Amino acid sequence: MLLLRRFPTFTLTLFSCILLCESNTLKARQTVRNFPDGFLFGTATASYQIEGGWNADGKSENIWDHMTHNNPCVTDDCLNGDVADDSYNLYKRDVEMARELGLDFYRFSISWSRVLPTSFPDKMNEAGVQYYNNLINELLKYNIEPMVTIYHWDLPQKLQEMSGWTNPHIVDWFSDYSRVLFEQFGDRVKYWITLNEPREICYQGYGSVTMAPQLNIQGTAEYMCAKNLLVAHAKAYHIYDKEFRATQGGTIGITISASWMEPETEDHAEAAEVMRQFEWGQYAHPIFSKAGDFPPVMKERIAAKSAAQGFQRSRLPEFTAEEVEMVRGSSDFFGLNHYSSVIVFKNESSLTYDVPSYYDDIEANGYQPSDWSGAASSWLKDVPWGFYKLLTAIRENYDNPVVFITENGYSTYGGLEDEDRITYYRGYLNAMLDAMEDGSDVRVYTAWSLMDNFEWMRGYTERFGLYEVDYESPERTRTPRKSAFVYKEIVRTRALDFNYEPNTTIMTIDEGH
Ligand code: GBH
Repeated sequence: MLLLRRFPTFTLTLFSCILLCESNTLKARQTVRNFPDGFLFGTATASYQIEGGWNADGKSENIWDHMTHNNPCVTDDCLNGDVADDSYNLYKRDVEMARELGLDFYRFSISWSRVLPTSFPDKMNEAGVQYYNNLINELLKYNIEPMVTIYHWDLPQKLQEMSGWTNPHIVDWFSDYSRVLFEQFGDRVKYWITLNEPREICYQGYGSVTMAPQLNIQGTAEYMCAKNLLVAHAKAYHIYDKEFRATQGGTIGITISASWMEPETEDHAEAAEVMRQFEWGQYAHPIFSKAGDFPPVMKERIAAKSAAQGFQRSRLPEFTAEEVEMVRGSSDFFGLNHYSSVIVFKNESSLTYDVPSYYDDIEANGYQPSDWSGAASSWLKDVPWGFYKLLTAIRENYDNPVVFITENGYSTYGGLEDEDRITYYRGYLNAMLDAMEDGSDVRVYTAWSLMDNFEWMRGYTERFGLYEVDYESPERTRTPRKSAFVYKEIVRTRALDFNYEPNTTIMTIDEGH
């Protein structure tokens, strides 16, 4: 039994009828599982993905406005976030949906260029501040806690023209902006997330072309970004900690995206671990490990390769000793966005990579077997056991930090009958409960997303919403999917019931919300 517990859920299910069919101690077979007291449920969105109002009331241009306006078919459907879900006007409906679901909190992000159109604190845009005040007050009116992401990818364009996250001055730019938010909203906001997904910001935006600003400067820009971003995060954290925490009493941390990397065979175990250290250890190790700093394997690898490639110094910038100290421990919780897993194999052949590049530094590749069932998004397969393994690794690597699941979810091409999404949510929540029974300190779960929205390079082709959004209607009508009813029941009962069949005819608001 002890040994079996270490196996992922799917293995358990396979073995269960051979070994333990009658046993009701087997976690994976329980049909109703309870969440612990105090566990919090929410949903998430992000400013550029839902707000629209791209130039409303004094907002200035950000990198997603800029990229999509200058290169309209950069997205799959040639659409952009100019209007999106029009939440800039329809936020009351968004809060109503949060009430329908009975959420404890709602995670949303703030648009930097809406609040500070010059990028700097010299001019505050009153209308922008008013928008977020309205949203926050509307949530609090119904006892829904706002959870605010300070930065979810929509950098002011002017800062990008000054090199964005590769310019070390962004440490000041970002922490000045963060201070403005603490001052304006911190009396009511008790949950802060500094940055959403450093890996997507740095690797996809600077090392690749899959996110704005599409710099595609491989093997260098993504590492400069990573260093500056971590220091910027830490500076904002310490400003909150020293100047605001005592009076405002909130909690603040960072959100890191992590897939689970499973080795193809035992021979590839080391390659999988190297890839984990690059893909999310890069951001987690400096903050959550005892030693701090970038993972040793990254430092060694990149330094050795850089020397061999003729660089004067490592392509991975160094932290000063003070910076290591400043970054270490600078998060009250481990914010985790998790969606899926990959199988990893070692690949040392430099012929298959650009040199230098991030994946040449890693010397491994990942893939998803064709028999893994999946979502509309090509990269999103339904692999609940990977979530269990990831949570276990985080518990073991970083001394069991408090974990907030700040995103988890599933995409379709639309439609209200979303059985696959329901299966995904149940499987992942079940795997999360397995890890919690083993000791993982998960306190918060956030479904991505409250509603369909602008899915970055995929435009509106992939849908993550518990609510469907009708983009043909000027009202951007939002309609609950079957998964919304299932999630509502999980939140209401504080339990996961695999057999629950919702009555999807009418969505109501329960007492207290
Ligand atoms: C999150 O990112 C974002 O925070 C959110 O804004 C977004 O809407 C949501 O997920 C759904 O995508 O190299 O093609 O295999 C998720 C991060 C994005 C990480 C896809 C893995 C694989 C891209 N993930 N990525 S690919």
